[in-house]
Amino acid sequence: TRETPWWKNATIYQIYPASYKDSNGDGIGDLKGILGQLDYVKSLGVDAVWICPHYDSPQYDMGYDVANYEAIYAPYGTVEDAEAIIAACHERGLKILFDLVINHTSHEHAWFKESRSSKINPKRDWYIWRPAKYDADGTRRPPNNWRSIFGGSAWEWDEPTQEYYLHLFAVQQPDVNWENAETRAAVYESSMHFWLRKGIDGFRVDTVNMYSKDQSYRDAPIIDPKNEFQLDASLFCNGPRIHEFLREMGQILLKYNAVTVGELPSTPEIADVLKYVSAEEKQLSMVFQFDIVDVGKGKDFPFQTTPRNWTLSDLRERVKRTQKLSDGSTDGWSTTFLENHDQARSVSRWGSEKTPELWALSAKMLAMLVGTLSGTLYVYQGQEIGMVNIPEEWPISEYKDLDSLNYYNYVKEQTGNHPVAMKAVKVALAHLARDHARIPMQWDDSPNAGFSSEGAKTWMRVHDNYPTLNVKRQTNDPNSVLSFWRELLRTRRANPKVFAQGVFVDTDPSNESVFIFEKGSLDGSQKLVVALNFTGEKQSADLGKSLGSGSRQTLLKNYEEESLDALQAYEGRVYLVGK
Ligand code: TEU
Ligand code: CA
Repeated sequence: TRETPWWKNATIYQIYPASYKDSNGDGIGDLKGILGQLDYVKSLGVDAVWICPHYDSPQYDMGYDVANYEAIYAPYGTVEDAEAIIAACHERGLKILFDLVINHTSHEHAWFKESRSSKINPKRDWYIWRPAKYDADGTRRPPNNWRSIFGGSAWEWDEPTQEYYLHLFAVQQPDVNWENAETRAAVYESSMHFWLRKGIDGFRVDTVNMYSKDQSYRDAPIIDPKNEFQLDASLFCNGPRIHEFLREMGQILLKYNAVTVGELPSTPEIADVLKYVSAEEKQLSMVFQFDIVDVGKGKDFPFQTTPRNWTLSDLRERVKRTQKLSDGSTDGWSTTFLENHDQARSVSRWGSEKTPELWALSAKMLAMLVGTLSGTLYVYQGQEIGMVNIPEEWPISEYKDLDSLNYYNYVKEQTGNHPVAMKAVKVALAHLARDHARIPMQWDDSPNAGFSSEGAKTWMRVHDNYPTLNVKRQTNDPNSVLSFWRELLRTRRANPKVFAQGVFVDTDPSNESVFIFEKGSLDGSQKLVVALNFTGEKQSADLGKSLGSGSRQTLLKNYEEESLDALQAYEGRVYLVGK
């Protein structure tokens, strides 16, 4: 039998550079800031960090629009600072992953500037250019009806050369033409080899299933008749050559023994996920499946989303489905996570902010959910202290994400700024916008939450609750959310056979209030019994059945008292049961 690779039992901590720690008072987080917090990161008990894009970028999409893979965005620092972080992580026994954003580049990347400069430029074919279509009356139309993920047509007309280019995301994020082998080689060299040679341990791979497009570029079916453009992810996700491309990338990764976690949206079938993460295939180490974090979102995120628009059965189904990838039934592997920089805060979505008590209880209960599931565990900055969404009262001017603002402006245009519609958009954004994850990290109760210096104008507003919700305060409190996370990570590390690994069994499938499940070790010697109350009221529950009469130990809990036939509001318990 092969040895378990380090990353399977690992916990990986995600850092968003703009909002972690500002070292020079300009209101923007930076690499020196991160460097200064690595002892804190280590103290959490994590094994690795993943740093979101810190490359040179005009920042239309917070660095997911890279202008130069081999340079650092100046406000974040320099290549030397990045090298210092790599070294400092390794000194502390932490691995380090960078973000790899190569489905598209920035429109300011030198490659794109060349590509758009003329139809005969040698790099013309490095991006996806198509001629216009014309109606009988001569009206110019894009090559097809695809809608971009950030709204509007997925095609942008380029006046100088009279063609459209494809952008699945923002206009400023032109898609790279992966069909061109020369382009792929240049991408690998600049974005991967450059940093792997500097010693990073791997990549989080952005939108990993979108590189290969069906070359027919046929129209998407009309699912939203009110909209001129249609979003059908199946037309650009998991395309015909994707696994060929990833095998090619996989060869590079093997050479450096690098780990990868790929972002895998719109891939509901387990068999399709497995093609990416099967060890045999040597493509990716693991993936982010979005089933769980998408619960309660409208099909057309963030359209038609209201708070609490989800049921426990729905959440449970999604947990069950995704656990299949890491339960030993295949040679694949996946991840467990509830938050990242694209998601609203988990406590605000599935827990409670009604009282400080319910807030802490539900943050710990959710930690017990994500922290007991199989797969590599990812924790997003601030999740370990239970940070919550932007307050509902904050005006739209506090939102900075282009996805949020595009959506807001779209509804404004469509409805002529109708107050009812605008209120609904605001509610949806206050619930699910990506902005919630991007406000500054709350370190202490000093002005600007210790994120930046006093008097600095931070790039996003600091949450009003920082005087009471911050790292410093929780560090000194053995009952805090932060202390709970540390204990959870210690416990997970000590019991890999039933935490990071093991077989998930849903033992109470129709319960709409309490989520009870088991995690059995593959050798059958042990199991976890996990019971989580997702409501703010006491609920009856039959734990005796799962616990049996053998030996048992309570590993984690968020209340002192333990009743076997009831759970208090947002109560959670994790038992280890010997068989
Ligand atoms: O996200 C890709 C993605 O498919 C989505 O999660 C997307 O962010 C969401 O649906 C938009 O509402 C990745 C990055 O994580 C994200 O921050 C970038 O904006 C995006 O790629 C483009 O690079
Ligand atoms: Ca700074």
